[in-house]
Amino acid sequence: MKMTFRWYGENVDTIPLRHIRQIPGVEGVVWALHDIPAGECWPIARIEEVKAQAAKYNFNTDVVESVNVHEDIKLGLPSRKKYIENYKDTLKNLGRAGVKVVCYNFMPVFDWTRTDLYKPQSDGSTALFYEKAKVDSINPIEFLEQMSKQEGLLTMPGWEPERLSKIKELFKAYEGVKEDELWENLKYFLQEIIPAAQESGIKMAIHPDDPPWSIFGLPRIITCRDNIKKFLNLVDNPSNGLTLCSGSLGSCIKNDVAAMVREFGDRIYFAHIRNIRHFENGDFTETSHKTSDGSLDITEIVKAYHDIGYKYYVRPDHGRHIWDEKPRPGYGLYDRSLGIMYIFGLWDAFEKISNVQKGGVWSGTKRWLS
Ligand code: CS2
Ligand code: MN
Repeated sequence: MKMTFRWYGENVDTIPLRHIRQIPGVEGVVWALHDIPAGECWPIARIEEVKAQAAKYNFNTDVVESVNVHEDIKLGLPSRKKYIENYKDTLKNLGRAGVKVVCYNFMPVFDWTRTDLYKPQSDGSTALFYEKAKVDSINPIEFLEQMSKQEGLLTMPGWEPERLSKIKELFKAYEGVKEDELWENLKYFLQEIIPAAQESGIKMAIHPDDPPWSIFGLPRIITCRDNIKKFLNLVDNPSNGLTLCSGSLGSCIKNDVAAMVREFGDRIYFAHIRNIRHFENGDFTETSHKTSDGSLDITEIVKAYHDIGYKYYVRPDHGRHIWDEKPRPGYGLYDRSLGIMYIFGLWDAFEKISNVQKGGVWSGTKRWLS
């Protein structure tokens, strides 16, 4: 696996590249041009700029998260044609700059949804939290008004002000759009962009819906094993792949993330690893990555990646806010770094065990390193 770390860009992220450089084992930053609205083409000069900034610290820029999909594409409106052409041009430019994986999602209107960005935890930290009854009972406009009062919301990816200002119109446009239609629109989009991605040497990696069920009456389709299988068959091409996000899929108690890693491993190009804890009433909270802190068996998930010989990109996903850090919600330096070390700890142990099983020795050889 290749370890990466999400970074929002120079003077935008609270974390400088020189700090990320000090996290052991990180090979690349996961980046995006967050200021470019969905539907517009990313200029090559801007792409090269980020690449040069990262290269100064010896980071690759192989993974982009996300090139967002314009709502007209998800809605299947005639105007989708021009937005799809722009998307293809963006892929061409990214391919020219050596980008290997592009993450995106196909969630109508909202990206990831939580009710609390800084929910106090028993250890004194804060974390992202989802209160099911609240989302089930509130209307989306009211929800948004409440959320925008929470500091940091508008800095969250997927919650860009330009998107949210159109919220009422968007809800109107989605009235009557059911899952079948969203599948059709996704298929149309894939048929258009997957050949372009392939030509540019890019693997597209869809991010699952978060949470993986319908909210506010909007359809959501990248939610479970059967739908992921259906998705991969819509366009059965190696460039049509997955970002397997353990926390997003894992927030539905029926999903077995490790089993999905084993089943879909050869089409997973980007792994998001994080833990969450379920409550009986359907609420969930984000936790540290450690298996015993949450409901997901992160040990088993990392083992599944190790067992399949996973070679692609990994990143720790959201973390708690700890040690008085004031980061973007979910994207602090400290807890995500702990997450990386946990993942590496598990990975190295599985590596050692499998080497011994193949006849290697337990004790490490001492070497002089230059
Ligand atoms: C989130 C998302 O879980 C996550 O990784 O931070 O915002 C994610 O970046 C998008 O859904 C991917 O398009
Ligand atoms: Mn994720």
